[in-house]
Amino acid sequence: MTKDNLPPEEDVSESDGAAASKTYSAENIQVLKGLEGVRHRPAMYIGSTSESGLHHLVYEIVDNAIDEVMAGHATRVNVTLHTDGSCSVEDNGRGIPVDIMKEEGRPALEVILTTLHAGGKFDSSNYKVSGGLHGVGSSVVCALSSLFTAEVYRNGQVHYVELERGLLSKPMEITGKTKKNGSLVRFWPDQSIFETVEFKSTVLEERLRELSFLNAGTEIILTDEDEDEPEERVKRFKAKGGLSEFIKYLNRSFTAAQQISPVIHFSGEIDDTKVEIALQWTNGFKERINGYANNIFTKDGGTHIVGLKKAVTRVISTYAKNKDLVKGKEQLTGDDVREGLTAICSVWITEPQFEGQTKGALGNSEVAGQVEKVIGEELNTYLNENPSVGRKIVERAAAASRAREAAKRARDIERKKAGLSSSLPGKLTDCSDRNPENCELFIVEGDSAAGPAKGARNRNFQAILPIRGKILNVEKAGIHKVLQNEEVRSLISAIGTNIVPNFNLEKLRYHKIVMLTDADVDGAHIRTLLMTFFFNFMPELIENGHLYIAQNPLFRVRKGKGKPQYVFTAEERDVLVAEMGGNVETTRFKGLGEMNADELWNTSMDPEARTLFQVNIEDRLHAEQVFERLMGSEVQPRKKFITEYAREVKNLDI
Ligand code: 0R9
Repeated sequence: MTKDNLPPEEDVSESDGAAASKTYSAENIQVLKGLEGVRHRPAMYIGSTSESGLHHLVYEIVDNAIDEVMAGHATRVNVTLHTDGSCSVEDNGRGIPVDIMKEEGRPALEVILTTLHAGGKFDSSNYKVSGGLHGVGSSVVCALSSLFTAEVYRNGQVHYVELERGLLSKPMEITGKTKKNGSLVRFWPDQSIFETVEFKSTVLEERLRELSFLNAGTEIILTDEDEDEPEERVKRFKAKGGLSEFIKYLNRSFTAAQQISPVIHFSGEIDDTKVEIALQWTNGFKERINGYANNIFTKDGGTHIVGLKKAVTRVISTYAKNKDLVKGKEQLTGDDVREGLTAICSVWITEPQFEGQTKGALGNSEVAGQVEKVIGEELNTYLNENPSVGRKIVERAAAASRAREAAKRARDIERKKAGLSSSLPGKLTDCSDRNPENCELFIVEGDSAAGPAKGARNRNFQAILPIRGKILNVEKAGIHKVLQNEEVRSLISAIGTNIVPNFNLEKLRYHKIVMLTDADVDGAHIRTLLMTFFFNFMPELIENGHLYIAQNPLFRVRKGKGKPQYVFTAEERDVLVAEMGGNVETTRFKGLGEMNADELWNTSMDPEARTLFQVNIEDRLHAEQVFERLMGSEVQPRKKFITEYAREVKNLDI
């Protein structure tokens, strides 16, 4: 390699000092080759050069600091986002070794920062993170930073080193004395590599919180110097209880009454594999089981999750049988036992293998049996020592089993009834256009609203379906009851798609399903019930952007015989009245039924004038929690939801 074929920013031959004189040594050519690879194909090392890749840099350095905590030599990790766009990570461990390495003739610190995969060679940790994008080491962060500095506090001295784009620009020197021990790394991501170099504390926060749960007792402090709000500026994560606290955090929206069991937490070690598990049952309907291997989230599960599911199913159903808690032929399936279960399984393995397209699943086959064994023994002991908890878990699973059976029966009946979707409900006022892409279905509250809506609509493409009273609370009722409900049946027939598991989007009769309810709390409640129905039984409708909320006005404001204006809140009304001055008449609509057809068309139905919100649930997990919580019996959180929920819909066409 000659000077000429190096990328310009990596040409350090003109600079002074040791780095320059070493540029052409065999050793440094090796370094350059390695780091050039990183700069040419950064995505191979950090996944991407987008925001996610940028934050990956921080995680790489934080992982090193956490290794030192887990080795028992550090207690704290500080992550700081500086106003100059750099990020620093500091730990209070032993300090990265600085002594001269015999083979290389250079301080270990320099070798670690300039050698690709040096980590593997030096790594004192038994639990590697090879494979995938993890554990690529500090040298990768160095290579992708326009400037990288490291300060090591060790042996009473401060050692300082500086690198630019992976190349040493200031060899290690002693810059002062110190009483403390630790390492401080600061880096400025290279603008020529990343699409964005703006770190976001909200993004980092998620991962740092997760790391604090996964590594019990580790204190992680995140400071965002750009943040003016004192409470937002510094965030401290520390979880003495580890995974127990993780489960509590995930289940934080469930009230005490909605928690079926306490958090059950245990760990074990088989061969060289460490297994830690925490579980809790709630009255929610979903199972949420997350796995980690060596601190890495396994989004596609893998062998540890297989072991967990098998063990939980076996232990609970055997316990139920042995204690005579299930009647006659009642059989608890895995789905019954795991309904409402939130679980985290974190394993530590010497040589983890990540599999699948995106390397998101743990592949080590031996781990399934190891996890199964730990849970098998520990959960069984727990249940025998806590029989009241055991009974509640079994009762919950038995209820799930009965609901599943009833749902199956109901579905069979529905199928026999020769297609729910073929016969349209009598109360539907359909439109004439037969192309679903053009068509809109307005769901309105009862016959009083249906009248004006029918008068207002454009009959070519707008259909009206009145729903009487409050439709059934489907979250509470269970599918068999839901399908017996007249209102729900006409809703399903009108939409045409049937429901899960027989949902068929191709049969959708209207591409816009619009909930047009009154602008009061009752209206919001009905909308919430409808949303719950769609979320549970037609989730694809939401995922494909077919569900909308129409905003209809609460007040009419008119000066004398002038043109009326419509507003949506009391605040807006007050502002308008103040602007208009005297002789202003305001009317509050008690419901859509009080509006005349013209008003309804002009404010809520005319595509040119109306405001529609597209229901767009981005975080399904979060939304599920909210729904489950709200569909419980407590009124207060439901009211809170109605306001919060507004934030989860995206303004579409105004
Ligand atoms: C600010 C982020 N922290 C680090 O990157 C960091 C790495 C590191 C470390 C050791 C201690 N603290 C650290 N912080 C360390 C020290 C010793 C042995 N193993 C690890 C020791 O004093 O004997 N190291 C991580 C890798 C290495 N050190 C090395 F061994 F490769 F040098």
